[in-house]
Amino acid sequence: MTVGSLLAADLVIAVLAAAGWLGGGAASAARRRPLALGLAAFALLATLARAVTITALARAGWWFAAEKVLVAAPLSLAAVAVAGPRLLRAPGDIRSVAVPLLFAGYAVSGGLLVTVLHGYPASPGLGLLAVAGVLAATAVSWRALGRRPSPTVSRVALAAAVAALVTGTGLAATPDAAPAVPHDHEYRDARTVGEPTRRFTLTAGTATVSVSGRDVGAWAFNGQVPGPELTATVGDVLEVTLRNRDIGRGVTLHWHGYDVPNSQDGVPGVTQAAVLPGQEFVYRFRADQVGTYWYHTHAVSDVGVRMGLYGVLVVRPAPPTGVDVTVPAHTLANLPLPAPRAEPVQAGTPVRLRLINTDSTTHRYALAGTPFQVAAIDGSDLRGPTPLVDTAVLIPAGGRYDLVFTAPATPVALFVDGRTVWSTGGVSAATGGWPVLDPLGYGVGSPVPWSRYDKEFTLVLDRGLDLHGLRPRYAHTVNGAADPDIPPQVVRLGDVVKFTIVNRSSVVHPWHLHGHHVLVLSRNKEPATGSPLWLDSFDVRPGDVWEVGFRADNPGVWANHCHNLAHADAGMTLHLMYS
Ligand SMILES: [Cu+2]
Repeated sequence: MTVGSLLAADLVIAVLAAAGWLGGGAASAARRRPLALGLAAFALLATLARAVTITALARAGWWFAAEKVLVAAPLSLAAVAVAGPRLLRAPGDIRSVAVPLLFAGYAVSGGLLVTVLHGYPASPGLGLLAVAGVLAATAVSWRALGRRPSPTVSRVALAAAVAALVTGTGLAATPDAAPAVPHDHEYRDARTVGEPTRRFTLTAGTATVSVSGRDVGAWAFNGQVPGPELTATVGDVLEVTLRNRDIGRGVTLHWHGYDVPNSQDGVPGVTQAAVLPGQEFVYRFRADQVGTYWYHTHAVSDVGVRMGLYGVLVVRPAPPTGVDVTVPAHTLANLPLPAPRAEPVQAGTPVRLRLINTDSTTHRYALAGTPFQVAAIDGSDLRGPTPLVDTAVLIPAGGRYDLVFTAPATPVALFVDGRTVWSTGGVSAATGGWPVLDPLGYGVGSPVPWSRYDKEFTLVLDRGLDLHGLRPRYAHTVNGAADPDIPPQVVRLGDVVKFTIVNRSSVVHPWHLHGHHVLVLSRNKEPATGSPLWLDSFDVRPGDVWEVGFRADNPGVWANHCHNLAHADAGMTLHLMYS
């Protein structure tokens, strides 16, 4: 069983246990004896079963189980201790066990709420708050059933609530909250990059574009989605003028995967101000990295990118020989882009397909009709890639894979999620059942260049209640906090840094650090054995633990966030900062 399914199973069992106890309590209050006993017996079994799931989760990693061990397990034990013996005595008046059964229901629910509303890290304040809630609900039920609650219960509930308030629960703002990230609204050309050799102008504006024969409203660069393809040869100096015609919420250009100087990174409120209608901003950087990249707005990025403010950036070592095609996959107004493209290619021609996932969720790609190699991932060439046949690749949000092959005499087709997007002729292939490539074991390995780390950070990804802002929200959190309250990760120039990224939630989080490529060290305790993987976007699935390392060699303040941009906007953004 994967840790992701264990997390899901534990949640389901906890919900069933809580429902069983509460239902049993209600049934006994209504003097429905068989129903009450049946539900309570079921709840007892479910509560005991959590011992198995919680233990397994704790063994997988403390991050997955902390609040379950410290809060849910003691509350569950109390539930069993209070309700269990009373049930076994098989009371003559079933109504006499209503309060103990309801107490058990509140206790199990309390543990469940701590997991669902806060998760990791567990805090004493939250535990106390849960205890106070459980006892208060019990006292209220006691009274509702026409009895006088024990004064001890009310006193302990009050004491726990006061202690929780004094300790702090982490749900609301505290005076020692994270230091603010310095905002730098001033354009500064940190490095002299020389005279531009490639100049582009991108004008952002609302537009109507045609997708699969339908007119849809979009936000577009130069009236097209995707925006113009920017190409350069390594060593070129790019100068890109961004103009905003009428995007009211502002635009910027972020060079996804391109490790530009910080001032060119295009993050509004961090490296520049958003470019408002009528304004412009000039980006200038040297094309030092070869490979497949993309650009997109980082202002209200979830909406902006989804609406079409993105395009391709390709830097080649030399003018291309053979066929060199970019395939950015995107969903615009629920319609898939690009339109299918058929291109006859002469047998023997080298072909490079540059696959780019510009959506917020993973896409599955399958190349049928030819053996191929994955030559590069996220712009970095792989070491010793071997030929693959009938194998699919999963590309995370923001990620890129370059597939290469020599055109055979027979047709070849590329599928994205089962839909043909590029082909040299008709191919009918059922690619849905193909195995998926695991890049961590692909190609030829080489030793990790560092043996020790100057800084180590752990990011535990989850969901939680965020009461810090004006409006409460169910945020996507990192270490129990949501943007802008996640403490920045502070490093010094030259530090070797290790991130451990843990996903406790039930959804995939495609992780993306700006300004740096990270080397994958391990996933779920298994070291990466294939070609060194220098990534800027990687899917951390539910229950996954990734370890990645990098050298802090690009000073500035860098966004470090989930590239499911809806998650990023809902709190899952923090910053890497050089001291
Ligand atoms: Cu996410």
